[in-house]
Amino acid sequence: MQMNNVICEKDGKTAIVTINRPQALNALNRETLEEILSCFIALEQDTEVCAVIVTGAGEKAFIAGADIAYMQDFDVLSARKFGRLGHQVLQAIESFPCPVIAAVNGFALGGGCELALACDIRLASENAKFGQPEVNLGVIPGFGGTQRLPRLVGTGHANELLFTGDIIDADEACRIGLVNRVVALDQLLQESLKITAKIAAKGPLAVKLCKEAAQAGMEMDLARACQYEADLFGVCFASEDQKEGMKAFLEKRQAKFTGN
Ligand code: DAK
Repeated sequence: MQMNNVICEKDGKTAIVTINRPQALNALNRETLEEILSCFIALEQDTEVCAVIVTGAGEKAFIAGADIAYMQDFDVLSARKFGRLGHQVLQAIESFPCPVIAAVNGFALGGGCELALACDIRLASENAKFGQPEVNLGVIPGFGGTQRLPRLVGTGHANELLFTGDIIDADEACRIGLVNRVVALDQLLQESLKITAKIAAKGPLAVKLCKEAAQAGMEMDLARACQYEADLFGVCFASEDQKEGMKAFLEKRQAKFTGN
């Protein structure tokens, strides 16, 4: 597929998805959202991929939000359609079978912050900035920010960001648990790749089931979630990787996982 605003490439078993509209600080218009969605649909068919990194082109922005110029003349129906497309994209990222890491290399505002929230792990460069400034524009976050932000950082920190539209720096984002850690901008991709290399060395099915259990369990009460975990734990025993992983441990050697 010919893409104008997204670059999708591979580094070993890691796919790197780069939002590439630096002239608009990688803001999300309809075409960009559709391209991200196509990317994730295609990557899901690629059995070699063990993890995905999402980042922004250039040194200034991860994603500066939904494209304000594109949205300004929306009527009710086009706003709803755009909102639904955004949710579809973030859902595709959140439910992607393998871990997805946001390598936040600058502004992650509005829809950009929301896209990072849909990822499994967030690393930030020292110049990264986060916020949900929609209230400055007279709207509310439209891609799940009012829902995923409180779930991640707690209601107090989330409410402050949502109600004030304040923009916070990477250290503050790390302090409130919005990002896992902060690294130098020129190290961001390498640090993200170090994480994906660790993930790629593990049993692929086990990693996928961990993501599924952790994510689905968040929507259940603890007792049901633990039952669900037990079911998925059982599923592991249908795999060759479980046999190889445990055999390798007992033979004091490195496991050779095949993903089967
Ligand atoms: N949309 C479109 N263009 C943007 C943009 C954005 N979000 N952010 C930046 N740009 C463009 C600027 O217009 C400028 O374009 P030119 O003038 O050069 O043509 C270029 O990128 C460079 O930006 P600046 O010149 O402004 O750069 P500065 O360093 O001075 O400032 C900034 C950087 C990030 C602080 C500033 O650009 C800024 O405040 N940008 C807007 C940030 C923002 O408010 N983001 C949230 C957007 S609202 C919904 C679905 C979703 C949403 C809402 C509803 N529905 C359910 C339908 C989501 C909403 C949002 O994400």
